[in-house]
Amino acid sequence: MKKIKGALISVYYKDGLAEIVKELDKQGVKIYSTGGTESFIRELGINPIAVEDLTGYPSILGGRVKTLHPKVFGGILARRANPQDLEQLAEYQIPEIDLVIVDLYPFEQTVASGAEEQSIIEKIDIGGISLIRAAAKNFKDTTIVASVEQYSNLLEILQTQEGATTLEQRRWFAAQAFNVSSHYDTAIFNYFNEQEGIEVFKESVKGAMPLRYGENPHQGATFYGEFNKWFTKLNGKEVSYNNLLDIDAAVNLIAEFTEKPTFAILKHNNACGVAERCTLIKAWRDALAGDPVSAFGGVLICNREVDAQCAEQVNLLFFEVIIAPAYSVDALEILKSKKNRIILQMNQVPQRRFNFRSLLGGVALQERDAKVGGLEGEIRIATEKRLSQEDMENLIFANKIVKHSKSNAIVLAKDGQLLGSGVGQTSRVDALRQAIAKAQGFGFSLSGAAMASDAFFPFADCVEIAHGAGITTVIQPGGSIKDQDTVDYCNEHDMAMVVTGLRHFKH
Ligand code: 93A
Repeated sequence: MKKIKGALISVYYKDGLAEIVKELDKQGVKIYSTGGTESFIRELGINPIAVEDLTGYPSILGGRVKTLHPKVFGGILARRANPQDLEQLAEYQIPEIDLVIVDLYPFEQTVASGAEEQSIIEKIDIGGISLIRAAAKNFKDTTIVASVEQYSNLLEILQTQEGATTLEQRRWFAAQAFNVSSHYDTAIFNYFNEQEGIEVFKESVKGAMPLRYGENPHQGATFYGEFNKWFTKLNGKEVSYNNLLDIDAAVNLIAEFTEKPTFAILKHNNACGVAERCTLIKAWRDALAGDPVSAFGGVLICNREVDAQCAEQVNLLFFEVIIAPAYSVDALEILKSKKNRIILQMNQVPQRRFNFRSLLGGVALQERDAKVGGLEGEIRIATEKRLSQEDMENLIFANKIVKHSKSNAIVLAKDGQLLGSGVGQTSRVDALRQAIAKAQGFGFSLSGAAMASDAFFPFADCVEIAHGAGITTVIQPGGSIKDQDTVDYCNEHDMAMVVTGLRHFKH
């Protein structure tokens, strides 16, 4: 038990404080307080010591610096069991402060009120948050009450323990205080993040490009953005709303593949063929082989200049849009043979830090999924089987594709080629069944193939089915309470599993 002798009170909202102050006064506690709080206490007929009188400094910079002073923080942070600390308190005439009560500037409420930026910034509490951290850090000697929610706890302790607190109680108060401070800082972080998002949103809606119609001919539509900054259109009809959706999905997907020549074919925003090879023409051939049926009428994208030889092969397919960083003169001539075909040269990857989506009459903002599981974050090989370099490459390749596939998604791949995928399914098992059926339907053997899942497996059923199809390696984020069942099954059936900790939902 430790008797409270000195208390510092600095609260924004004074509600609920009177009873505590009266109790402290009754117990003979010396009270220090800041401007507004001091006046409030004085009105109760109690005489607190103004912080200015303790520090010998007035509150300056319009209140920005009130309590930030060694005479305040020394009294809070001094380790009472440390003779040197106590000597220094005596030397500098610093009083011990063993209770701190703070109610921070109402940052969140000010943001919610729609106030101007400058008023919001002024509501970022500096002194108060420092008092909280200091007192909570020194919980061995100091009690911190950082929220009105704990006033009743404090009052009860003061009344029943004669103004003393136990170590256990002080530690509990410290935990509550760090909850307050972390919540407070998160709110500030979110505010800055959102501000940036709103700026990016304004930037994104620059320029309007009328579209012939929306998803269907009876829906009017316009694209707001800078299409012509990102792309140069070299041929073809007007870009449609649905084309834009596919183009967006295509550029995000291809951005993951930079090292080797890569071709991807997309339908309805999902990849139905992807291959990375030593030459672009080979990448085209193997991307098309992934699902030659779906490829019809698709959107094509690659990451290297298209030459004439490659263009001749590509030209054999009926497709809507092709996107490449460049085309040789001859290649362009070949591809231009169909006048409606949209040929785009991508000047820059059109990506920003935030994504926006219209919903419920508003706009939802989120940070772009800029990570790839297996490449970033904490990768863990959950199973016993050894993974070769090649296995790992297969898994990462598959995971890059699954990241850009609609959830629930399963991608099967091997040797830098997409073999089959199941996308947009309401159950993961269905996604896997679809992926297997597609791969096998186009003549692929899945023996030794890699399986990527955009989210965890709730049960071991997916790895069981995968094993039945010959799949030997798996990559998934993990996080299911039944992860161990899946791991156990893999270990019993000579399968390897990489857990990435990074979910890649795409809804
Ligand atoms: O502007 S501050 O960040 N600078 C300080 O040094 C400081 N010390 C306490 N804000 C500061 N406070 C905050 O003042 C407290 O967190 C509390 O919200 C408020 C109480 O001021 P008053 O007692 O004058 O009403």
